[in-house]
Amino acid sequence: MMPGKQRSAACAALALALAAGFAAFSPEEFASSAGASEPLRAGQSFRDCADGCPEMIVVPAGGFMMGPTEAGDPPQRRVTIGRPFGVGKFEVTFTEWQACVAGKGCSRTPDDSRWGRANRPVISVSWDDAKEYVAWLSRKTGKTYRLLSEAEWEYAARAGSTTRYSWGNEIGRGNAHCEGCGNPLDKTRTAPVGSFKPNAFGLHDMHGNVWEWVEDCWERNLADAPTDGTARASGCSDDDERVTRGGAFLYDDPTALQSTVRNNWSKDGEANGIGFRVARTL
Ligand SMILES: [Ca+2]
Repeated sequence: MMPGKQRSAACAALALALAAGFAAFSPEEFASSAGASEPLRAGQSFRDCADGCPEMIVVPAGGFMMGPTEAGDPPQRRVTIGRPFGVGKFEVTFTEWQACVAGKGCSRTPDDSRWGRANRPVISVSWDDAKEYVAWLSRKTGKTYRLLSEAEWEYAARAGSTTRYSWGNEIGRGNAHCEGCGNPLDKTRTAPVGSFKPNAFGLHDMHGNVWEWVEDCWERNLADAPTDGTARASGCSDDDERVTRGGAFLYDDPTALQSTVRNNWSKDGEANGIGFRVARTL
């Protein structure tokens, strides 16, 4: 689905990140805990089924400083992710969602706001809906699919960067999909996934297009959040509020798309600016 040119760019960028010695990026092979016969390498793409499973990218283990670089509240804190994990190369699409509906794993066909379905990101799905999807995908494949933790999401969005966006501190032009992002696409709606180049890990649309649900419950203060990459799934002041990340198409102010920006939404709520992507435990 990704043209060879973009794939090469992603590989080159990942190689640069590795050469820069960021954190503990390790190109060493590792075997899937599920017993895959072929070891997976960081940056490798895989798909666990041919009929509707999302394309996944192996993201390497490593550490990073989570939170805004500028002095602020909460202050940055170090997070270490001990194992590689799979991350959806794209936001989950309507086509992929429909496979879940057809497979009787997802109970709802969400509204598309008349923007089109196919390879646009599925929208108007609640956190509860997203959890139905990952449960179905896990049953279908026999693998552990889940939402990303908030820390994993930021790690994946940064892809080795320490800047506000994975490509630098300015939004620039044509890097992402949002009203203030300087691209020629229709900003009144979502864009087909993968319309912009991937980050250094090979992931598309981490910034913009749609907000992405993550596993964690919402807590304004991150001081007590896990530092091992796991999610804070309960024990928040309000467990019914969940975190979304990455901003969305509708923002005139692109600062909403920064790697560190957090938002919260009721877990049974939905909006046409919110979708999600999946993670897979390796
Ligand atoms: Ca996104």
